[in-house]
Amino acid sequence: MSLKINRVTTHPFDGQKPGTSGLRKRVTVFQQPGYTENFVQATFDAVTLNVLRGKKLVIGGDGRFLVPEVVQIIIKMAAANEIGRVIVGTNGILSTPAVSNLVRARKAQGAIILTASHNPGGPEGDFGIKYNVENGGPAPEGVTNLIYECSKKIQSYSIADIPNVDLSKPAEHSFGSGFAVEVVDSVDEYVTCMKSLFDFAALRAYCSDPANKFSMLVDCMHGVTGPYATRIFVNELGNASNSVMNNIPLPDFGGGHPDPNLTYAAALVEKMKNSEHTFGAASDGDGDRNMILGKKGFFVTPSDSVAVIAANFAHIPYFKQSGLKGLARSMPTSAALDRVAAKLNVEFFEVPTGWKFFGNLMDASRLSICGEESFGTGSDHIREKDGIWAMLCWLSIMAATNSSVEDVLIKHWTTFGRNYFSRYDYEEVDSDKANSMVAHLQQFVANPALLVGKQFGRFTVASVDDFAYTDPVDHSVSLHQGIRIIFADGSRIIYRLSGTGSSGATIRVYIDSFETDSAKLTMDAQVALKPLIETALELSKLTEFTGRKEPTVIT
Ligand code: VG1
Ligand code: CO
Repeated sequence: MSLKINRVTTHPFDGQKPGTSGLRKRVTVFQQPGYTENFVQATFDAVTLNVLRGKKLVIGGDGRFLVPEVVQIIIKMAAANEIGRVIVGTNGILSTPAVSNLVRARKAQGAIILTASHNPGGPEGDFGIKYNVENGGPAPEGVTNLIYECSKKIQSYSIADIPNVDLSKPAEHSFGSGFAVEVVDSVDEYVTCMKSLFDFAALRAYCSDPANKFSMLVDCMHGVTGPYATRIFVNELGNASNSVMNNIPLPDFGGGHPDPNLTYAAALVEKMKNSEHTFGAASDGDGDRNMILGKKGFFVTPSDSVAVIAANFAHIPYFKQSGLKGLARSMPTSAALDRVAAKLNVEFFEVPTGWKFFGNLMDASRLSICGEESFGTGSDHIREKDGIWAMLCWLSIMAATNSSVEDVLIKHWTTFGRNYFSRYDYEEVDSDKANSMVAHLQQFVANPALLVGKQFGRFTVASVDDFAYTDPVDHSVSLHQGIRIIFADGSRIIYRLSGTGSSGATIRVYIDSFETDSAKLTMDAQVALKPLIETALELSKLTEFTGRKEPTVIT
């Protein structure tokens, strides 16, 4: 029996260009008739014929508003576009790392992830659609550019006339002769993966031994991580049931901003300050980001976190067995990881912002552990960053060395020196104003002599450029990835515009400064970086161009 397929006439919508991580817009934009269908069809047009026909596609969302409706639309469009099998999480829910893992575990040819990650949800919030390829990672720019081209030419989309599928429990549903929907438990396969990487018995023993005085608190921020964190940290590792907070995924994330940083996860920080918990962590809406805290809210920057995990790789069974192939970070991430790579004598890569740039290196067996300053940490076990994985790494290091978070970090700084790092975000700036500021900075790129050799306090400008990256594996080139002012001592100021915002422009200013003086290793980062931050604002004339005196978020 063949399915009844409807071909619906449509017209292109402007602006369906995927950004740093998929297409992100306001929910109301996706609710326009045909908008979502167009983008899904453009995605299938870009990849179906040679890749997905008759094959497997994973679909999962972070539980935000609109996910249930869009999952049903994609299932019907997948059927119409001759995809053989859709694998979908219960109620359409899968964390981003769980999707990446399912693609690999089930040898699927692609995935569609419904998330706007750390952006707020609910009817007034954001929605997003992202396509991942068969290695389980975000589609590379070649594919996302093709999706955009298809979205500009689209004239119709195809959708099968089948009823909504019951996603409330794991089951197999067949339609016609060649299409099936397999509903799988959202958490099971991911737990199996984590058990293959970490020593759960040792972690359970560490967490439950009263002599360690260990207690943890994980803030799931009402994002997708709740069921994963509960299963792993409570059920598997035996921590108290109140070790996880805000662990029920909500369509609007409880009205919050599910971004694990000191500003938006302030509730966790407060609870840590007022309790004796020895380990704190938070993750974002779709579960790929993480924040790590020690006792009394002691903050670990993501740039330090990835460096610590890399330096301690031998305490993590997966790396102990497979060895460390290489390390990588996104360009704005602090250079703490560079020093670990040098010491361990492994290959090191600096890539543009966005997880998609790590995939080729992992596929080529040249990269094991990588991270971004934006609270993303991960490894080649999958092809997305992975919040819970990062927490399990820290637990493994604490258990193996019997040390607190603070001790681990201070030992790291003492060994390697410390990179002070901070990022200033100016959200929803008028796009024209942001662009004028970038144009102003581009003058220095075009004519570095304007700055090179100039002295700003103790910093002397060594070079100015606009970061460009040539992928060492497929040799594709990505231009304009951020303006860098690099100083003689390796300190850096970086400016870039966000590619994940849904309205206006977000300016990001990144400051990275290296310190080896053992007397200055435990300063407050804002105090340590003050002169460089002032230089960054002065050189960019940020306040003059944008009218903004203060950043929206400091991390
Ligand atoms: C931001 C971060 C980047 C991260 C991306 C997706 O991008 O800076 O490091 O990979 O978000 O993260 P941008 O272009 O806004 O700076 V997530 O958790 O949204 O998948
Ligand atoms: Co995310």
